[in-house]
Amino acid sequence: MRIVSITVATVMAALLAVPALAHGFKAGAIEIEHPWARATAADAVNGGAFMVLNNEGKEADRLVSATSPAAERVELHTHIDDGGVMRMRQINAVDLAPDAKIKLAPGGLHVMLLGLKAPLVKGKAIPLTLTFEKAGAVTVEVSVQGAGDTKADHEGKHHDHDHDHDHDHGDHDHGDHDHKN
Ligand SMILES: [Cu+2]
Repeated sequence: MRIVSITVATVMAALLAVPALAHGFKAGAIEIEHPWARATAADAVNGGAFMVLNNEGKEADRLVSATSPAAERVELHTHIDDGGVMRMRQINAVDLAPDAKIKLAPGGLHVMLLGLKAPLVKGKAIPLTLTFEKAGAVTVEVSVQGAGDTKADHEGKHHDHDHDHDHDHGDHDHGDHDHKN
């Protein structure tokens, strides 16, 4: 009987963790539709989260910041075409005019999860708190989807990406100390 109870509890917890058939959230007049992220490789340090932001209000608002317990730091990013090379750039805010429906998607605007504490696993969800200038803060559940074959290059784009976090853990114990002296 105890085993059965534990199993039921586990299933319940799993169901509660991912609420969503209608996977949408609201902060004041702002609707956040279907927040999702891509599954990341075991050694990935960064990930991206995407969603549609829908301003149902009569006033302009802005997404000004985001945080998540799943990442050391969260930034708002866009992609720019820099002489034919798409590069990511941090932006201060995502502007949401009245009636605007702004899509955050791979290759465009996105929420950047920097310094992932654990890989993003397909089928799981992570909390993400979005702060809007007027609508305030709301925590949404970001569903982790497949890495995606064409879009798996999102992580690759970080190679051209001039953030100061280090992508190169693997290199640091190469030549600079020699135990064989
Ligand atoms: Cu980015």
